[in-house]
Amino acid sequence: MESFGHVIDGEEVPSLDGATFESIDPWERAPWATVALGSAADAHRAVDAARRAFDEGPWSRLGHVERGRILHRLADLIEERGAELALADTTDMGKPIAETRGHDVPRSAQNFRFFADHARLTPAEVFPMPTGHHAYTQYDPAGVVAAIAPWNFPLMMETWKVAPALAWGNTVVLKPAEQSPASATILARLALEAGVPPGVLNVVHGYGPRSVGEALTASPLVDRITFTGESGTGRAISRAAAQNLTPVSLELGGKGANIVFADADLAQAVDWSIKAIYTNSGQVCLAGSRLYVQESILDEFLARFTAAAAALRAGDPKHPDTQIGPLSSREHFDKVVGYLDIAEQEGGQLLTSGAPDGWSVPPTVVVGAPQRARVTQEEIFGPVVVVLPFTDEKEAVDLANDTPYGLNAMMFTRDLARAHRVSRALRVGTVWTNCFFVRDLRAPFGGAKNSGVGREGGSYSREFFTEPKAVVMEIDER
Ligand code: TXE
Repeated sequence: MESFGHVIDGEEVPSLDGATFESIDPWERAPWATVALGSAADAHRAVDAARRAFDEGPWSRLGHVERGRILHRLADLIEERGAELALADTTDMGKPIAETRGHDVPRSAQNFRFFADHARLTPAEVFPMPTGHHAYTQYDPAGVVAAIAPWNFPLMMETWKVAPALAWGNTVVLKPAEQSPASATILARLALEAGVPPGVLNVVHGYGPRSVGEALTASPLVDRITFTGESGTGRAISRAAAQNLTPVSLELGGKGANIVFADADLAQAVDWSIKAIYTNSGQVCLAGSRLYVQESILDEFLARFTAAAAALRAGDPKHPDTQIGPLSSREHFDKVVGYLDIAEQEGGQLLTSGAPDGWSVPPTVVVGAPQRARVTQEEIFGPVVVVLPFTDEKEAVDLANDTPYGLNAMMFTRDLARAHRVSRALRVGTVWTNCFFVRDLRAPFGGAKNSGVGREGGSYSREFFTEPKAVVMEIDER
């Protein structure tokens, strides 16, 4: 069994009361690591350390060049220790190693490189005034950031929050999800090795409600809360944050619409649509979980799509060829299997090759479920796609917009004018045309409606993780 502690004020420490929990490997369905189980007292200890490190410096007062040098060193270490980090996430939550090693770890290093460079290269505005004054914007760090992370992209989502927070001079208390704690402790160890001063990046393990998560969101010493997870949890966090008027950035659930028009390149549309729902066993907020196919091509599309789904290699996520691993936990497996029953009760037919086994669910296609069915409206967060036909562009847009979520949508078409028209009409944070999951870290990332509050990425992260200050100087005495 491996062992992972909290990292507080530069030390890897056990909980104040000595409590621990076991992290479960969902493929083996057995514990693989012992992890410190934090309480509110541990959360407070970490917030105090972060507060002290922020107020006393030097991190918050270092120049962007020096902070950037340290964050680039951290990115180097993430790359050097990529195998260890990838294996930690794969063992914690079952994502295929080809994805953690080939995608999540490089993106995590890239998050640090990008935000270090972005902070260094960003100019501040100057507003020359007709009164003989100049006003300029100074981007002060916001203070102590609480970062609460999900389990579906553990290291990648953690670094997406930690990197801009650190690059802009904040100190951080990171609470990883209890299902995927290991890589956060490794990240904090590497940060110390890279030269991030003690107290600047703290990690506290534990649960959300009535525990570490709640203590962080209710703390008056926290200046920003960034959260990714379920929409209901986002509401609870908003309520807690409102007591102290702490700004929140929330990236919440999704029910992504994927619209395939009859003029699409069918091979391309099938290929991306498969990736959009079955990558990480569908445990992706951006998953294309509602597939709207124009009526005239529905049969051909379905035939190709189901064949491609059946050909995916399921199995041990530590095997380099595996494309579909188990679901992240027993509880989550039960939730997804529950939705398979609901789909059938709602009139849906399941096109699946194989039955649930261990904590794995085979790639599943639901046809015949109506638009208002729970399986069409609710986030299942598993390898389950609901397929529905549409007749024309207007209907496709209306169906796509008809959920409480608004994180993202995709479409496949060769008609450029239509792509722009539909992009404008969709109430979502991201639209992909003829692709999926392609990101530019400068672009806004976040959701409309119940999918989130605020945006992160590039200058959007700067707005959130800084306190922009107007400085007004008289420059021309009259
Ligand atoms: O999410 P939670 P869970 C969706 C997905 C999934 C469902 C439940 O549909 O099936 O959410 O997953 C912490 N105060 N997504 O239960 O509860 C918690 O400890 C402070 C979508 O894992 O939102 C963990 O660190 N913190 C999603 C984090 O919040 C609290 C990613 C996420 O847990 C808290 C994950 C509280 N009151 C799940 N309650 C996405 N958008 O990508 C919990 N936490």
